[in-house]
Amino acid sequence: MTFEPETMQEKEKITPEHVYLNRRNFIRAGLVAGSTFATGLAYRVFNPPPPKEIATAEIKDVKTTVWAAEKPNSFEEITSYNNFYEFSTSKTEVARAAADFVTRPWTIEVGGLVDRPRVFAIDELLSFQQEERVYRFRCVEGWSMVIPWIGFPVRRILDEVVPTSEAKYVAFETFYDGKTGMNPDVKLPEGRNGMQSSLFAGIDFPYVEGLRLDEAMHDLTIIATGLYGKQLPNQNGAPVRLVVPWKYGFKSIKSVVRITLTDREPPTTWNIASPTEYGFYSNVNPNVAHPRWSQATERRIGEFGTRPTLLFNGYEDQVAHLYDGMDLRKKF
Ligand SMILES: Nc1nc2c(c(=O)[nH]1)N[C@H]1C(S)=C(S)[C@@H](COP(=O)(O)O)O[C@H]1N2
Ligand SMILES: [Mo]
Repeated sequence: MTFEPETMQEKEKITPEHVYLNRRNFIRAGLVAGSTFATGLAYRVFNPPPPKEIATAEIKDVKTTVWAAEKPNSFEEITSYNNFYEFSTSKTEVARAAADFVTRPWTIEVGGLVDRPRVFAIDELLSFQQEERVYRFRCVEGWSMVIPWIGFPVRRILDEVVPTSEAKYVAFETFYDGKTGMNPDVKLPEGRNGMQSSLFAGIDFPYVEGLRLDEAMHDLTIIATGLYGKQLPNQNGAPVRLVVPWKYGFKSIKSVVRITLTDREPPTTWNIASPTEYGFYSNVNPNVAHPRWSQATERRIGEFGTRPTLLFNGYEDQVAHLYDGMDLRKKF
């Protein structure tokens, strides 16, 4: 299994049928289809109110920072078109395949080159001051969205464990268990047993990713705990995932259980799978083509046609200094 460019993928338009795949919206979808009063409801389902309104309804004292001028994608779009190979390699199947993924209890173990290694329980991470960050999100395949994440800077965790002076990189690892989901006591129903094998997905599990320490410490780099003011749906990487908005989407590793500070560049899943196509840095860059397709434009989910891809996904002013003096074609 490899990534395919958008143009080669079967065009999967986000239509009302896709709401069907999201079990929680099944009844609402039925109402929309069946009701003569549907117009207003359909409008709200597919064009939810601005993120701030929703966020304040469910998460108190959340500060919103909008890092994208464009309209956010709808909750349905964000939660029904996903890449999460542990569950399915079909973007429209992930939500259904991940529906029974058990994400409690959950811990993140943080160690390696740190003074104070420790384990964070999910409740502690959720008790950190949460913020809303509206970011562009660009997949290497050529599609993009605008997503109102909820979360906190990764720096918040790193400050707590205190990296040593040798620490130069941060490695992240996704939970993986092809049989049981998180809790070994929970027996999942046949055919709904969560994660699939590496052999089936075509990439190694557990999924691993990495950043340079200064990239991880950057304020735009967050651990997301939710989106649209609600805790993360399984298909988006529940209960906690990385979001690095200036890098291709595959760097934003989902369902993180381990963070390790290291002195050398850590292995990363897509680089292992295809080193000539996916580098360690993977900064969004319209001027560096993928060996099999151009990265100059992208298709925003929900729009027709394409828009130009922006250098560093539009976050050049914030992050370009991290790569001063670096050849972005060699360090792709
Ligand atoms: N563990 C894990 N993390 C992952 C992936 C994956 O398959 N497994 N896919 C990546 C890719 S290619 C993308 S584009 C984003 C998709 O995130 P989304 O489904 O929330 O939009 O997750 C990234 N993180
Ligand atoms: Mo992606």
